[in-house]
Amino acid sequence: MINDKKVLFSGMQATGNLTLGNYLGALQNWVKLADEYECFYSVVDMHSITVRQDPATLRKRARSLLILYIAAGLDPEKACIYFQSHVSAHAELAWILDCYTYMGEMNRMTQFKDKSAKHADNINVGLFAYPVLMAADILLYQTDLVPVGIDQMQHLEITRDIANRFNNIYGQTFTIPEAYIGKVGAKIMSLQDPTKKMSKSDENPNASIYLMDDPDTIRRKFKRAVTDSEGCIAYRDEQAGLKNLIDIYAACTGKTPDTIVSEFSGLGYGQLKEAVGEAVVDKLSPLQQRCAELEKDKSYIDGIIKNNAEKASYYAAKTLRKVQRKVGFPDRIR
Ligand code: ATP
Ligand code: LTN
Repeated sequence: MINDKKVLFSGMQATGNLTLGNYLGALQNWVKLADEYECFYSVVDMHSITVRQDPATLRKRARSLLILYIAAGLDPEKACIYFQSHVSAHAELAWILDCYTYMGEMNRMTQFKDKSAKHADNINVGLFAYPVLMAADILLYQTDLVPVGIDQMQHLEITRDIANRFNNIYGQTFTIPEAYIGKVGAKIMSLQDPTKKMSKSDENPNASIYLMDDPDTIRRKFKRAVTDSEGCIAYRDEQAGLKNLIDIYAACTGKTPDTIVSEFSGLGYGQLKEAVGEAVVDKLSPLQQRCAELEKDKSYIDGIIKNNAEKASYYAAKTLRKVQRKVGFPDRIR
């Protein structure tokens, strides 16, 4: 607990262009939970270098992602929005936890298998140990709740296993975190193949709505979205493309799928696509505008970056010192 509130931690990587899936599936939930919890939202740039990055691009994207967190509605004076690489305790705890994690456990991680297939020329130790760094992120802040998409559940499980193992050997050290999967927008699907999730690494740009797409591009992509030949508006698994459009509309407007189906009953797919396009434009335009304004306010953003790195370091150091003492590192002389 911090300030009598439970602690929430989550993070995103600054790799690739963020999609509507990242926004509706993750960021929007973060904003909803922000008042109830003491929140740490990290731009996990140390995770990003498990895949080769262009330094200038990574630096720029990491800053834009931090700005996006703020533009999406997170108050950086309340929620601790910071760069993972500015808090060295993440790397230090990750090293210690590496020594309490087994090769066999890591070998089972599906994201590692997927990513090593995709980057066969660079299967590095960091990519293998990625989930341990993620465990360190979470455990450093004595986190209670971790909002993530379904794809991160396996990493959450291993985090809990590592924490329990450590607590069993050394006594109560870490809070055991729970995952939080949102109901709305938990899995936004590709606009071109509604059986696949919308992903920032999709090669077809028409499959994803990028958060920085302009209004005409957004309208055009929805117009071209793959549906079916049934011709009637319904919310069911058999009409996956339509279901996805309704889910997106629901997540953007707060309406329920049932209300949306009756609103459009008797109308054509074209009209629904148009309405979804407009709802997404209405959602993203103000977001884009706020990002552009914040990008210009260099001293304000720099202040946030500095203060929050200090705040995160303060809480992280408390846990790290405790862990260092438990494993037997000599006390510091002051
Ligand atoms: P990639 O597809 O390139 O692996 P990604 O788009 O899945 O990347 P991540 O950085 O792995 O992006 O995910 C950031 C957050 O967004 C995670 O919590 C993830 O669960 C969520 N997320 C990603 N894609 C979707 C989607 N299509 N629908 C809902 N949530 C999503
Ligand atoms: N692996 C996550 C990003 C991530 C994260 C975290 C999420 C890194 N550390 C800690 C929650 C908590 C991803 O790829 N989405």
